[in-house]
Formats: sequence, C-alpha cells, structure tokens
Amino acid sequence: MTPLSRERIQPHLDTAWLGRDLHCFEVLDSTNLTAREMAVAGAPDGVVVIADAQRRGRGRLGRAWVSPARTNLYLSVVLRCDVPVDRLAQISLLAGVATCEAVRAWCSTAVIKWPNDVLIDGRKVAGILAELEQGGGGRAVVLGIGVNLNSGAGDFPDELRDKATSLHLVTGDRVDRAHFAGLLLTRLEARYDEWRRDGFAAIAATWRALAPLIGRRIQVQEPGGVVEGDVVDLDDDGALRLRRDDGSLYRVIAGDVTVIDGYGR
Ligand code: BT5
Repeated sequence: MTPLSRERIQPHLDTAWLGRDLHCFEVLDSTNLTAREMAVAGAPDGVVVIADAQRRGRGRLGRAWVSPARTNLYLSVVLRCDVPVDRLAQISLLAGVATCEAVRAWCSTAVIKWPNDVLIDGRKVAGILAELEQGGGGRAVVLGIGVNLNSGAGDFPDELRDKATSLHLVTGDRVDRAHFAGLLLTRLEARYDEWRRDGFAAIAATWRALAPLIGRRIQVQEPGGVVEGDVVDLDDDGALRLRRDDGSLYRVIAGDVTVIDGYGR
C-alpha cells in the first residue's frame, strides 16, 4: 500500500490545531518514543507523528504492540496541557471515545472496554498508550493510538488470533489509512476541545454510551490479584467503580478487565 504522507492526510483533516504540524515516517521504533523526544526538544501543542511501521511498538506496562508495515495506523500526538496528574486519565478516556467514534464510521458495533481499548466482536481493534513527558518547556502528554485497519489474520501472532481483529477482517473492505487518520485526528480535536471547554461530564456521558459496561459483571486482574464485581459507574478520575458480592464498593484504578459472559459480541 502507498505510504502515508502529510499530503494524503491533509484533505481528510478538519482540525484547527491538531495535526497541522504532521510528520510521517516509513519506520520508527515507536511513534510514542519519537513524539516524546520531540516534546523534550520543545515541540508545540498538537504535533502529530505517524509511522508506516514500528520496530518496537509499545503497549502499556512494557507490553508490545504488533505493528506490521503499511497496513494499519500508528500515531502519536503531543498535547501541551497543564492538568493535574489526577486528571490525566481523563485524556486517555477521551482518546478512547474519539478512537471508538472513528472506528464506528466503518463498523457501527465497535465498543470501548475500560479504560480505552476499542473492541469489535469481543476482539481488540485499537489500543491507546498515554504517557507523561516533563521538560521541553513544560509538561506534555504523549498520546499514542494504534488501530488495526487492514491486518489479515496472518498478520497476528498465534497468541493474538482470538483476541485481535482489524476493520478489514470484520467488514471485508480495505480501509483508506489516510482517510481514517484524518477522521481520527478530527474526532480527537473535537473531544479534547470539548473536555477543555466543558469539563469531563460530557465526555463521561459519551464514554458510558460507547462502553456498555454498567451493570455488567467483570473480573479485574490487578497487580495484587483478581477482583470481581458488578460495574456501578465510571468516576470522574477515570476509575471504574465496582460493587463486590459482600456489598462493598471498590475502585479499579489500573488493571486488565475481563467481562464475564463476553463483551461486544
Ligand atoms: C495498548 O496497550 O493497547 C496500547 C497500544 C498503543 C499502541 C500505539 S501504536 C502508536 C503508539 N506508539 C507506540 O509504540 N504505541 C502506541 P495494552 O493495553 O498494554 O495492550 C497490549 C496487548 O494487546 C498486548 O500484550 C497484546 O496482548 C495485545 N496486542 C498487541 N498488539 C496488538 C494489535 N496490533 N492488535 C490488537 N491487540 C494487540
């Protein structure tokens, strides 16, 4: 497939500030790493880094993100925002909302799994990695988004065959990567501006609509063990509130969620 370029993405970009400064690379270790280096070097708000392939694409907690060449979207944005650390989770939630909205333009059944994975038919189609970078004239949030657009089943390693999918695998169509990138950045700017203007409440309401988790029974793998309960709500700091069988409330701050009886199928 043709490499991504600023010229190909620009016609699909309906933004005032996000991605007006956009850098495309053939291959990087990780777009988040390069965006972090740019942030330290003083990159302004809204710079976007895109790679056609990643040698060492990263997930959370040191996990890897499978990043085959010229197939999918690997993108990072530098956001210069001076929010307190306890509100950072809100940025990754709003990024999940924007990503799910963009995916829904191709497949209307996509849902969010807490905190911000996007799933179709219970399989992961997109993941988000938000990192904080100090320096370069102030704090920056580097938001990395990976979306499986045109991966075939053979592009995933065996252990991901049942867990991962792509828009191509579910719709049968090929997705124009430049079109998707433009729409994703447009949704992201709209949600980020909304959050800055109106606060988290509106984002949380959309998140709840895209993440039909309330009332569902989940298990959370936390560093200290497994917690199980029914989801009560999303808190303002991005935590998920659960009610355990003994009636007590429990806040999930980090961890991997499994929805009992499946999700998004
Ligand atoms: C994430 O981590 O879901 C965040 C992924 C962020 C990737 C983007 S790509 C652009 C930017 N630059 C980077 O280097 N990273 C960001 P986590 O929730 O930890 O999920 C990682 C897990 O998802 C892995 O351990 C696998 O089980 C699974 N996985 C790996 N690659 C996948 C893929 N392409 N599609 C679906 N699942 C995948």
